[in-house]
Amino acid sequence: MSDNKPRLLVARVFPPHVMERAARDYDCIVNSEDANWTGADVIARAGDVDAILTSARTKYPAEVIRDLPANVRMLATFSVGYEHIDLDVAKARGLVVTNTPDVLTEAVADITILLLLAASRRAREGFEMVSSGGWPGVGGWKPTQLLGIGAQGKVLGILGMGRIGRAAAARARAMGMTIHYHNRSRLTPDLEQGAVYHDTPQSLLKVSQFLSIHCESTPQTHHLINAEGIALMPQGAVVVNTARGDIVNDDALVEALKSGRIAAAGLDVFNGEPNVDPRYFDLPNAFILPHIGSATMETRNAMGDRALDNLDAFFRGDAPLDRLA
Ligand code: 8YV
Repeated sequence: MSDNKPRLLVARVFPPHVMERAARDYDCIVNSEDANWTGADVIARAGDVDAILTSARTKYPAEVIRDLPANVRMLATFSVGYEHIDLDVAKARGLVVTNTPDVLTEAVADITILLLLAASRRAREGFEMVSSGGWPGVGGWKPTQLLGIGAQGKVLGILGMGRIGRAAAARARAMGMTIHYHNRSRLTPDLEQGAVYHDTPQSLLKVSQFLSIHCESTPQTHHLINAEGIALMPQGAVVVNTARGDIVNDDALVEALKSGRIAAAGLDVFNGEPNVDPRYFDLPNAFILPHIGSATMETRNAMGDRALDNLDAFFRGDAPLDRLA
């Protein structure tokens, strides 16, 4: 270890490739227990570091950023989402912040389709029927068993047509779905690829036989999918969320899943995760996963590389590619 390596607080245990690269190029203090550090835990360990490599599990609201020791000059988050960091306060303090866009687009789009199909084709009920040993008890195969909803020819509404929304749209088009979308601004025709633009989320909800959520978590999108929003959707629609849990109001979605107003939901993200609203556990039409949208070895390595590329650029004196603050 050379004395002139920058000092880096590695706030999670990242995949081996990422840890090895970090250890090669930085003088690392590692959260080797992979504990869920709070902001206070990070502050307590940051007295002697130049930068922090964090995940989205640790929150950096104004008070945490203000209390970070002055020696911390950069915060690189191993995530595309950055709602856990108060960027305005970071800017005011002169703390450089970066994220990891692009590299997880395809992995999250894949999980979107997995959830869309699992929800609409009743994968949870099917899995439970077979794995419980109960299939013979219901008479085995039947013409009317576990009939789901076909995706072909249906409208998929995409809420948030950024990189991931567009990658999900490309997959859904290949399945014969028609794409509609709402985004803060309309895309150019080459990015739209024939998708129908709606200038309000409400207008999109009205036509969405399937809805896939890909927008950021902001005060404007908080609980956007609530009782009023669901009431606008076609009867028996399917809802997929791979973005952030707080965009959905759980009371409204649970009620709609119970009544059949929403036929099924595929959810990878939750309000208050990892503490998931337990009402989803008993709903056979809720297909739920533990936030694994970007969880492939290739993608997590690429996220680590992207975060370390940003750190390297900063310490070389260059502009980091993914600078947010
Ligand atoms: C990550 C994510 O797994 O990148 C994001 O914003 O939501 C996930 O893909 C997680 O946030 C890692 O910090």
